[in-house]
Amino acid sequence: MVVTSPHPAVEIPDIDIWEFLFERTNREWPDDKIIYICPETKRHYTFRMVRDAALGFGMGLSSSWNLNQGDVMSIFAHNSIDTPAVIWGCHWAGLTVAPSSPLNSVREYAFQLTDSGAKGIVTQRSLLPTAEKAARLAGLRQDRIILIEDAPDATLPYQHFTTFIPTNTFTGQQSPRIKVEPSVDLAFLCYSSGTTGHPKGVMLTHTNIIANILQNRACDSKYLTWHSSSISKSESRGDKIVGFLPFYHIYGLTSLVHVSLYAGLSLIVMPRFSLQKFCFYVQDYRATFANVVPPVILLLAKHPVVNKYDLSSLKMLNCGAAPLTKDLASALYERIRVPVKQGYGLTETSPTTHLQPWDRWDVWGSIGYLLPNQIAKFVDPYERELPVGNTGELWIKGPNVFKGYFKNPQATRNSLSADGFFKTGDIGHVDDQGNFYITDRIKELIKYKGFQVPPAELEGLLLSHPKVNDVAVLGIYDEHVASEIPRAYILPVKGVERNTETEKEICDWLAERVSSYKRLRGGVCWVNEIPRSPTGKILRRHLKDNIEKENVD
Ligand code: 4UW
Repeated sequence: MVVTSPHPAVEIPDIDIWEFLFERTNREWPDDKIIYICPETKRHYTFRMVRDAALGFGMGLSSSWNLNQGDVMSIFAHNSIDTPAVIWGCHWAGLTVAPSSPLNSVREYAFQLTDSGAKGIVTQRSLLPTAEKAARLAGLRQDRIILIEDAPDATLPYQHFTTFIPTNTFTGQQSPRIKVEPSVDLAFLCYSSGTTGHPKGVMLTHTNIIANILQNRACDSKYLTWHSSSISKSESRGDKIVGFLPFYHIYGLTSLVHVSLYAGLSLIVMPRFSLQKFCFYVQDYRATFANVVPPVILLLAKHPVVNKYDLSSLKMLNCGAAPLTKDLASALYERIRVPVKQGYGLTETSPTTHLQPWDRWDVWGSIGYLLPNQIAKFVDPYERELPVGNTGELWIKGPNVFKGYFKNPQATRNSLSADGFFKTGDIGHVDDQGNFYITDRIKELIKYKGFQVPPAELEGLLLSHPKVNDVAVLGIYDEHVASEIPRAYILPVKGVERNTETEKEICDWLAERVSSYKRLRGGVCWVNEIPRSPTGKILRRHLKDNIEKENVD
């Protein structure tokens, strides 16, 4: 049976992201409301500064590069307060933005550049060694690299994004914005492995993102506001969020970058996570909210350094991207008296499909209610709809569901049903109060601290190692980090010693080729056989069950 959202439907306007964010008539806060703050350099962007920088960059880019509507611009950067202006400048110019992890290896990044057909790269100085090599591999000219942050540096052969901004942006004639069709044209191409195989470009339209901003706000707008909130413990005006989730991942891209500007919230932008800095910024800025992942809850619940800081300004945490256990959530509450509610979503759903309402955070283990304008159902392994309450695969339909995988009609067909439901690859159920639960995953994906680790990608690489005959990579839950960690089950080539030396050799070899979060933190287990179906597909469930059985025996 189909489950509907308990939230009233929201109206999703048929406009593009630029118009939605910058030309709205019902914006309540002033132009000089501070939105993005860099706590390290103390630089900030007000709403007006973001709009002006984006407009200037978009105009400059349009007039100096020969680009067409729909061309792809890659952003390869650690979180920066310059990124939002770059993103929306690209949108102004009618471009699609492909955000990429700064942790990518040259091989991984070159793949994304080639696959997306990117026409340019926006990056940071520290990432130039990777960006330059990947650009060369992808056949992208070096003069197509643009730098953000630092200051423009004439000794470098690259333009700085501010040098694109015409000096007469606001006094001279403004060229017309490149118009797009909101429900058809792509705002973002985000890479995700989906339910199986290698990373694929997830095509997200302007409407997808706008829908998800409004869906998120339907749950949060009463509690997170541009002025002081009714239940705020903070003295200062307006809610402040400490944001460390990567902007290249859809959770950070929508929930931090877009929602902050849309809702007039101030976002303290951390380039990367550090527990001590996170606690310090919460205390220093009297932050009221943060989006986190389960390993961060573990640190906040257990790490001694937390005692040194006053985190009492926090009203709530929102946790997702991987399962959060009840024990962990309650341990956190016992220690710092800050509630944590869960959210759930996927790159393919822009991303948030579920959030726990603020007054239902104590429904432990639930991912909350279905957000508005969506319907959901659970299906059995034969894709037959199940009665409400039964456990099965979660399918979702709504305006936030992606258009498909870029240049991959087969993967698109496999992930969307004929009547438009997206097959999440997650197992769960809904109770009679409308609380959803995710209890298992049938897709191949491993989540390390919320980062995607596609087993097929690691297996493909490992199979090219001369000592590996066959291999399967599985995610093993490690309670010390409150996360799955990738472990390789390897059938070695005949005659190869099954010892720690070979294990280290293989782990190090892989580590040189992949992002740091994809390393085999769970090590190697030697096996005599990798169970495969007659078509050659790894029987992961079978392997997992055998391992669990061995552990019990
Ligand atoms: N419990 C169990 C969860 C959960 C989960 C995700 O990398 P992707 O494609 O996307 C994400 C998005 C996370 C997210 C988005 C919006 C939001 O509000 C929020 O709340 C905190 C989280 O991670 O991976 C998607 C896969 O990640 C797993 C699940 O397997 C899903 O298919 N996942 N959230 N709360 N598992």
